[in-house]
Amino acid sequence: GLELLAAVRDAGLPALALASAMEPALLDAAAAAARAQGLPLLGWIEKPINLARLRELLARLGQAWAVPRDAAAARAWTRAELAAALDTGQFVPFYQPKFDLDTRRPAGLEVLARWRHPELGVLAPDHFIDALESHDLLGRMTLALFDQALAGVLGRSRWRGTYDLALNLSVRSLDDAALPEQLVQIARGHAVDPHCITLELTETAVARQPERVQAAATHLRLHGFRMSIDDFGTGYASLAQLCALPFTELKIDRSFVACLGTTHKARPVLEAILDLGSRLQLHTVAEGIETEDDCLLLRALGCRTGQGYLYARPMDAATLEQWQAARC
Ligand code: G
Ligand code: G
Ligand code: MN
Repeated sequence: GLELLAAVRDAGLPALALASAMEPALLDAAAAAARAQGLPLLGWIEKPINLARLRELLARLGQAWAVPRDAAAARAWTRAELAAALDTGQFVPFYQPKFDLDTRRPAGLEVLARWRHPELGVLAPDHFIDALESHDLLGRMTLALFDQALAGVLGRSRWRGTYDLALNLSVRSLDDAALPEQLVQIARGHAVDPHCITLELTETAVARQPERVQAAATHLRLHGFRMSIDDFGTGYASLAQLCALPFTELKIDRSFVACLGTTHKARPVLEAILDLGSRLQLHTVAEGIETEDDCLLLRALGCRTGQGYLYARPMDAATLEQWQAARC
């Protein structure tokens, strides 16, 4: 089996589909294993081959699939390089809208960090977040982004009050006991009510250090900020943690949405998460929506808010401005 996989991979085929008479759950597992081997697998199809299903698979040919991140591409930045980039304002906010699945109107903006590197161009967070964190500079970058986002986007009167703004926070930056207060001060400086601001913490980190999150998250909630568990479903936060931590939102990891059309168990898992969210009175947001089908299905399953390339990609402030103007 593995030799065959290697041969297929080396042949550089653009895409593959698996055809078999095995049971669906087993085919899902086989497909996941093949993808983990780096194969560009469109999905599987049962035998005898069903024409509608084949069309569905072929339609997916044009879609981009998740390419594993190239860890080697991340350069080992020195503290001096990172500090200089901070001093010269090279870290800038990009914005990705969230939208109401019903009305398709914007429901918020997530701030995503980008490094406008003078030689390398615009770098994504996987190139610099870990480095900033290990040099204890992530808190500074977070505050700089927050300040720019409030000044640049919410500062314009026509955005004010219409948008919820979401900011990603690393759990480790909560070690700095001053950070919550600094966030409060920045919001106050821009006369923005913290109720309009959601802070996203990734589930993996929340699950690992619940006590660290508890104090800071409570402090932030008391000041009015809303709190979201990002990438929910991948980090194994226990149900006990969900009860104990003052979160207001579950942001469902995009891997569940990505396999909605292809994996049998994705739908019941999504239904269970949405049900849990509604019972805990947590707002639920589905991320990574790339197709109209997924959008309609999520809405039918009771999800209200979404985010993904189907609606809008992360954009810089100028592009966001044009995007908004084109929609009115
Ligand atoms: O931006 P991209 O679209 O590539 O985001 C990749 C990851 O980086 C996401 O998981 C997001 O949570 C994280 N990320 C983006 N911006 C920030 C940030 O300002 N701070 C932290 N801690 N993580 C961020
Ligand atoms: O972990 P966090 O939710 O903060 O991650 C946001 C990341 O997801 C960013 O890297 C962003 O570019 C990416 N992203 C946003 N929408 C989509 C989408 O529809 N598909 C995929 N594959 N990635 C998306
Ligand atoms: Mn996020």
